[in-house]
Amino acid sequence: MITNRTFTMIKPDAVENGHIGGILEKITSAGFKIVALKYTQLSKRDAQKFYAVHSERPFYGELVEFMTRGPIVAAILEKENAVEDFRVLIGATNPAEAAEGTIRKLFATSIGENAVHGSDSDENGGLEGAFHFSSREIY
Ligand code: 3AN
Repeated sequence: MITNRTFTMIKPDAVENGHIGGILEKITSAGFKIVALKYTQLSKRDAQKFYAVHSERPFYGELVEFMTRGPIVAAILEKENAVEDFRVLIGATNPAEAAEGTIRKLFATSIGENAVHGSDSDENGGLEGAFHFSSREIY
């Protein structure tokens, strides 16, 4: 398994608010190389599958609704220690608790609409990247 990669999505709120360019700039400035990139919209089935681990949580329905309401940008990012470093770059799940300068502090509005996704482990990063990209789309 490739362990120097992580998977991200720029979520519908950040796309709606015009932050695609700003977020990609933060990502590349932090030393991540974009090895796959796609502008797309999740179907309800895609979102339910992607967030299946949260299916018992009270916010699951809201999360699926939110993630399908408009386009997203999906990307696979490469850097040494990618998963951990990217979690630091995006900041806490709740933007109110996110550190200064983090992507969520800069671009997110609430815990539910928090601008970006970042994989929480190498294993999930691999699975999530494969969910969105075929091997031909990864460079
Ligand atoms: P993270 O995205 O920081 O890994 P997770 O995996 O706990 O956070 O949650 C996945 C997604 O579910 C979050 N990005 C957020 O959009 C949503 N979420 C998490 N907690 C809440 C909550 N308390 N209320 C509404 N949505 C939530």
